[in-house]
Amino acid sequence: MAGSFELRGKRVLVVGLARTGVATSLFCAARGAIVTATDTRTESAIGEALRQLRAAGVLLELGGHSKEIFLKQDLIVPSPGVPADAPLLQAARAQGTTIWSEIELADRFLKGRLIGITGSNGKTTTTSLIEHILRSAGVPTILAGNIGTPLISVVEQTNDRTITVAELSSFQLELIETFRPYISVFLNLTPDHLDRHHTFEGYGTAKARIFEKQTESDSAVLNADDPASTKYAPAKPQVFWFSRKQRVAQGAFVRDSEILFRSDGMEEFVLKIQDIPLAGAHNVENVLAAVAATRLAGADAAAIAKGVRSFSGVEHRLEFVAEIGGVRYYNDSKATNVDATLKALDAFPGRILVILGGKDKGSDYTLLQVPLREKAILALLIGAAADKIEKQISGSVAIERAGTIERAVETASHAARPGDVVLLAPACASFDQFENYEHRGRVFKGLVYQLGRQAASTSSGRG
Ligand code: UMA
Repeated sequence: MAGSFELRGKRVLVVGLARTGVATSLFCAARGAIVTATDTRTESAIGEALRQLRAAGVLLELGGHSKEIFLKQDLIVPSPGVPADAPLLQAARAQGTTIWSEIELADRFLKGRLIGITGSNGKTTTTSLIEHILRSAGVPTILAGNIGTPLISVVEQTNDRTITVAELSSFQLELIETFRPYISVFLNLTPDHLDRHHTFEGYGTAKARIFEKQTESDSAVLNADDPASTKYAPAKPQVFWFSRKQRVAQGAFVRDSEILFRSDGMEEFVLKIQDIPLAGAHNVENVLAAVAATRLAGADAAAIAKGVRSFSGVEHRLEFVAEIGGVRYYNDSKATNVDATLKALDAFPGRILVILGGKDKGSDYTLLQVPLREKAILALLIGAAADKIEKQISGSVAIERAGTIERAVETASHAARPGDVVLLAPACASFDQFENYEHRGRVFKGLVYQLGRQAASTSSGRG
């Protein structure tokens, strides 16, 4: 972890007042900083948190941001949702103001050690799995980061023995300076967030900053099967690989349906592929990454196998919701990009009715054509990206312009036959119709549960 930082007496501006901004403002105010917090949203939209902020002495600028406030700070901490190249941040940067993401500030105060996990897909599952394995092996752990709990909000819970397991996004990593995990994991790299990073290169470079301050005593775990991310393999930390397809020099790999870990020329059996309780080849990759990271963190093979076998998965990631009339419903609301949707489609043998759409992130949906043709029987389009998706997947599968998730679930329930799968895997962000992907997933599950209740009452009525 990085060196500390004296907040007392510093003028700190926190930009954005959702989870990250509120936690950061309170953290800085508690340590004697002169904190101003600003948000484009108005007082009524932000609500309850403002009382707490005012009580802590945080100065507020709501309903917009003004340049004069940005230009008189020692430190600015933008929330992940605020573009790093926003003009007001550029102006402050030009006059030499320090601009850090919240993870950079948090890392200066965290005690113990930090495992950081990034990548385009599988971050949340792998982060949760690493934390679960270590915790079940008796290690004091904390789960935080992009997974929904700002890193800065767990600082007080850490001590010298804690291993903090943090999911890290490109938005958080692009504004670090000394941030340093002792084990870093870079799962894979596929196009995402191009609206923010502009180019695939810019996106990859932001993620690869996870390795930047690691030293020879640290470890980096990378995916040997994913050339887009292996090109960022770092020079300083010891590199460990994971692979589904080949034996690796150091790290975790699959041979004859078994997962092995190899280090210093010694190979050890960890667990059988059939013992992984999660569906899909991509989850084998997530498990391999978790095996490597937890082995490096000191867990033994038996403890890792036990942890993997007892892992129940993560909400909104290929989450089984219900089976109604022989039709299985899955919630993969976290599939917010095309690659995640490809992986979700890949996890089922066929006859999928897939709900696609939401807020476009500059994605190329033509990549969905082949799997849709091979695996899907109906694509139900919702949200703002529907026009673009329809144009780009046209001809590959029957399309229904559902508009809303309510219509999509209803239409799918009428169109599906026993044995079919109804899958929410939208390939888009959720912000056009929902607060976030969790909200979208919960709405979907609520609609499915409602269908289940209707089906139950119809059948009991008949009986
Ligand atoms: N805002 C401004 N000015 C701007 C832009 C935004 O004031 O110019 C304000 C908005 O009005 C809003 C706030 O900033 O009030 C939003 O901040 P935020 O989007 O950063 O929201 P948080 O609740 O702090 O959530 C962030 C992460 N959000 C994003 O990266 C977009 C959460 O990741 C993360 O869980 C949380 O911090 C805790 O670390 C979500 C996400 O979608 C899950 N992440 C992306 C992904 O996984 O693909 C990267």
